[in-house]
Amino acid sequence: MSLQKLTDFSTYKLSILDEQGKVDEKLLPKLSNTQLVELYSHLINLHVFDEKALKLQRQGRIGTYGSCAGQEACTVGTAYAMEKQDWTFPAFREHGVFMTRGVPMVNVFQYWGGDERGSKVESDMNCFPVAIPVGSQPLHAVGCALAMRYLKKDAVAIGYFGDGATSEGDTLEAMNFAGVFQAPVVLVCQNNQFAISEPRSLQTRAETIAQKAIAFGFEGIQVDGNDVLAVYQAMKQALEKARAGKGPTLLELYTYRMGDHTTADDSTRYRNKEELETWRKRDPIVRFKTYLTAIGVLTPALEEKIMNEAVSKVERAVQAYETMPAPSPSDMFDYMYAQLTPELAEQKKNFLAHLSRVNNASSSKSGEGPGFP
Ligand SMILES: Cc1ncc(C[n+]2csc(CCOP(=O)(O)OP(=O)(O)O)c2C)c(N)n1
Repeated sequence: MSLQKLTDFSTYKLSILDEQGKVDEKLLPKLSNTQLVELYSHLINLHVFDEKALKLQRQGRIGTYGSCAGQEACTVGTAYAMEKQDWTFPAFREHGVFMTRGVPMVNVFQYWGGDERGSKVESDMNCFPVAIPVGSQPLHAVGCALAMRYLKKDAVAIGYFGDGATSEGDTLEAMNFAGVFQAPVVLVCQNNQFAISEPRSLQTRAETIAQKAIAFGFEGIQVDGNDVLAVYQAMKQALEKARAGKGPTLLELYTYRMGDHTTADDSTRYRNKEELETWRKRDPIVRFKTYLTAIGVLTPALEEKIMNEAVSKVERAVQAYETMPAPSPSDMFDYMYAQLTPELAEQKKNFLAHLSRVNNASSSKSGEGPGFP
């Protein structure tokens, strides 16, 4: 009889850039000054986009919107590490993944404006559309990763989800599949401490989300999600590992949702100001800016130029979104599946027949031409 320790179940946390903007030189990723500036510009673009989207929602110019304030480094840092051929499966807070990968900003506004055409991107962009069902993205990513290996493609699939999604069976099944089949996948959990009003402490008793990967036989690592350099570096290594056939990684990006869950939420009802203020001091953009300024890469003039460019980029995208010809109501059926399921085909037929009845009735009543209800 004996009691033996079977294996070492330790998990690690990676952070490179601290809250004062100081770095651990040994851990720094290899990025040129041009790349550092590019990374910073992506963060600023996203930040300006996010602020504008919140205002547009309040003015009734887009629909319900989920802000990514405070989490900018998570999406920009991971997307910046990818190769063009990699596939992304975003949830609903990954605006930064789309834009950093080159999806036009106007598409992102369109999506949040309820225009399905926004989900259609160039076919070589390998970006799946927003998927609202919590925990669905890891399954899609693992399936895609296995398909890529079967097709002998040099592509990694990346699935995004939140801390809330780790309580979903789908996420755990996806992790099991990823481990068993050593899928070339990176599972990116943005642990922003909340699933709507549910705090992380009620989501799981586990000390970290990263450690959940151990149960499925692969590596999980916690990363300071407000440190864009750590996020980039962890993602780069996870992608290289997957590409080399060495299996999946779970990245837990430890961050904080600075805004409400969406514009339909009021987070003052379930969290306190002190917590918010603590996290405000950890702002990922301010931290990176302090570092770039200290090493002489960012000057006030360059900073102003980046900000002005971001503002005009966002304004141009809003203008393009708002001056676009109206979508067809049947678009809601046409931007998800290449081929409609029989149920959806039937719904579409009934919907179009209904529209035509309504339009005929209104045009014979008013004497005006057809219009949509
Ligand atoms: C399967 C499913 N259940 C419930 C919802 C409603 N819902 C939308 S977002 C959300 C919370 C998600 O929290 P988390 O996964 O932590 O992501 P976060 O919103 O924090 O980015 C819930 C419950 C949904 N969209 N899908």
